[in-house]
This record gives sequence, structure tokens and C-alpha cells, in this order.
Amino acid sequence: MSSAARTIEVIGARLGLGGRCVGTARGPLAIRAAGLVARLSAGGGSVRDLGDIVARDVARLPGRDPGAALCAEVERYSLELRDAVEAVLARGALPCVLGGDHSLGAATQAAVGRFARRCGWDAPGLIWIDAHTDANTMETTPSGNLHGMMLAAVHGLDVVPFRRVVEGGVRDPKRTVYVGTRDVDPEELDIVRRFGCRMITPDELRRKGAVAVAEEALAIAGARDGRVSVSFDLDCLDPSVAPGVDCHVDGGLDWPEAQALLARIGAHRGVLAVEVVEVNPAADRDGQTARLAVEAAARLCGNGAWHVS
Ligand SMILES: [Mn+2]
Repeated sequence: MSSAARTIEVIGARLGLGGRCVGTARGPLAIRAAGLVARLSAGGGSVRDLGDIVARDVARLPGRDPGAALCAEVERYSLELRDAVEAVLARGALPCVLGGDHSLGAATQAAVGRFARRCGWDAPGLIWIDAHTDANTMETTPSGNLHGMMLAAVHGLDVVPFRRVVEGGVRDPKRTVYVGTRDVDPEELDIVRRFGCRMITPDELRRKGAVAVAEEALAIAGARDGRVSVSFDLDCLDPSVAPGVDCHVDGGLDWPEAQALLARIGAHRGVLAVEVVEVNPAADRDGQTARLAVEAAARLCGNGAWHVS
């Protein structure tokens, strides 16, 4: 189950409909242009680029209901992505999904849950490195943005556009660990607490150290059999470090903290799937955020361990 021995299969998800700005749809292009495939190949394993899943251009209604057309398109690309990720897992390869707005997480994480079920394993745990908890529902969302609701669906709450996507792939929220959390809506916080998810803020990470936090996250998420999947939203980093994201939240991780965290997680043998999301090239500064996305992916895919400083 060593990630270093597995082929890495890259899928781009050119999505912006689930977020605040459509510029995020160009994230996978920027991450590839920053040298992703060469960087992943430097780990010594083989890397296949499966190309992109592309969202169609549909109009979003303003306000808390994004509209039936948008929801239908989110469901369409999510089912396409979910099946693609499940096929990667079935080949014994490590999926590395590039975003694109975080609505893609329903597909990646449901694919992991469905695949585990087919194998007769427990649902794998989840490490969610993000400024946000993405745990709103259509009833609690202040914004109507689906990238903030997808994990509620993955945890088994009913969010209509993700209903079919998560079928058979729901994950256990008690083995979800959030890292870097610092922007949670009040009703969303109630949901996260009720579920019993572990939440680690940047302050707590600074107190305990990034490696200790990585080990705690792996212990909780991997409590059953060591199997976990990992989601990395670039907005977990401070906007001064990673300006090229959709939602800027001050007080985030710096790069030395993040890279130590990611390298420790990526060295774990039970990582089943990786997603690196929310890169918005329109807000980036000289491709800096895209380059960090490359480095994050390399560490999570298990070939960045020797870069730990
Ligand atoms: Mn986020």
C-alpha cells in the first residue's frame, strides 16, 4: 500500500461553478504549467495525466439558491469525476485530483468511500486541510456556494446536487480531522460539533507543531486500518503566502508549517487519494500559489519526504 510504489494518476477538474468566481476553473491548467507532472515523476514512480473534467458554462442565480441549472451541472460533473476517481482506485493507482473549486470533493471522497465498500474495508478517514469546514447545507448556507456544502453531503446530510454522487460512499465524520480551520459559519459549526469532527486551528498547530498535528490527524482518521484520504485547499495557507485562491482568510498557515504537515501525512502508507483545490490563477501573484499547489501535491503523493526542513 506504499504510495511511492503506486502509479500516480492526475485528473484536472476545471470547475468554478461551486465557488464565488469562475476563475478557479483554470486552476488545473496553472498547476500543470507550474510543472506538476515532472515534479511528481521526480519521486521515481510513474505518473499518468488523465486530462480534465470540464464544467459547462451555466448561469448562477444570485443569493442562497444557486438555481436548478447550476445544481444539475454540478451533479453531472460530480458523477463523471466520481466514476473517474473510482476507476483510478480500481487500477491500484493513487488519484491526484486538481481543482478547481472544492465542490469536486464530493466526487473524490465519495469515490474513496464507494471503492472501500466494494473491497469490504471500513470507510477510510479524512484529513481536510482548509480554512473552512465546508459543512453547510442548503438550509444553513449564507452564500449558496456549493463548495461550502460538499462535505456535509459526504458526511451523510442531504444536499440535493450531491445526493446521487455520495450514494454508497458516505464517510464517517468522527474520523474526519480538519486542519487550518478558521472561518466557520455559526450553524455550520453546530453541524461539525454534532458530528464530532476534530478541528485543529492554525493556533493549535503552532502550539503543538506541524508534525505532531499530522500524527494526531493520522491517528484519528486512520484509526480503523490506516486508510485515509486527504484534501488540501490552498486557502489553508495565509493569503500572503498563497494569494491565488477564491476565498482569502487571514491568519493561515505559513509554508514551512504546511510543508512539514504535508510531508508527514504523505509519508503515511495508507493515503488512498489526494486532492489539491481552489487555485485561482486570476488572483495569483506570478504563479506562486500554483507552485505551492505542485509542492503540496508532491508531498501528499509521498515523494516530498526528503524536502522536509
Ligand atoms: Mn476553503
